[in-house]
Amino acid sequence: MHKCEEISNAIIKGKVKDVKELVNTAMEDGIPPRDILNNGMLSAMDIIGEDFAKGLVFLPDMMYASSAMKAGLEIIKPSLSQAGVNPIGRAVIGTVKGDQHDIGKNLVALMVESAGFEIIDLGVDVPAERFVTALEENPDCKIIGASALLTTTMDALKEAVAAIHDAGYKGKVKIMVGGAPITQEFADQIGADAYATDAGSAAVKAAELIS
Ligand code: B12
Repeated sequence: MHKCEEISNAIIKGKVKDVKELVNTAMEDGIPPRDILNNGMLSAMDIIGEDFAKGLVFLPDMMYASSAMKAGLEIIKPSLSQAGVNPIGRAVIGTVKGDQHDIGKNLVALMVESAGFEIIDLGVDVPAERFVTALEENPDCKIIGASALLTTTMDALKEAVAAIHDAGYKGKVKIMVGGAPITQEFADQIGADAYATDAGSAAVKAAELIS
């Protein structure tokens, strides 16, 4: 069995220790960290997500899988990130109110950091007003990234964008949105400045937004 497939299977089963060992060996074997991420880790999240939707696995299974995924990510993180010493700007990022999903948001933070930004991570379940206070606390912030993974929290994303605009930051700070249920159309509809499908393109977009 290919190493990435083994990693994927271990994540699906929520086997933290096995994932750590397999990821370390894969790195030693010279498998590029991006392949480990895309072919081992992210595919595992897709599979467990589909199984959950079909009722084949339950919430605790998704929780174990996400812990295993996070353990593996910690190992490849330093190789994915090439954060510079002189940031090109500051970016605030968070997952919107009512939403606990942070794996994708963390990956976006990592990649945007690699693109040269200093990241202020507000975590998960972030109320709209908290995005605004973060901007007040960081007047030099150039970008806000907001993540929503549930169809039920898409409204919270809309509220966050509206709150930032209402507080007078429209045009002054670029708002980038993303997450599995988000589309370019939805991003346009709620007045966000940018949308990206994945962490890599989010980093490219972030750099473009301030150029
Ligand atoms: C892991 C997981 C969980 C974990 C989260 C742990 C954690 N710390 O994140 C736990 C177990 C807690 C969980 C809980 C729930 N989950 Co869940 N979960 C998942 C799962 C399997 C993987 C998510 C993930 O991490 N994917 C991997 C990352 C890397 O991908 P990503 O998040 O999409 O991020 C990428 C892009 O979207 C984008 N992106 C993300 N954020 C941003 C932000 C910006 C600014 C930009 C530009 C881009 C961007 O870039 C990222 C990197 O490339 C998904 C299934 C799936 N395939 O997505 C279900 C899924 C999202 N969950 C789902 C559900 C229903 C739930 C629960 C409601 C279940 C329940 N009955 O309680 C709860 C909700 C809890 C809450 N209030 O948030 C559904 C959502 C259905 C829907 N359409 O609304 C899914 C799709 C599963 C399914 N098929 O049914 N979940």
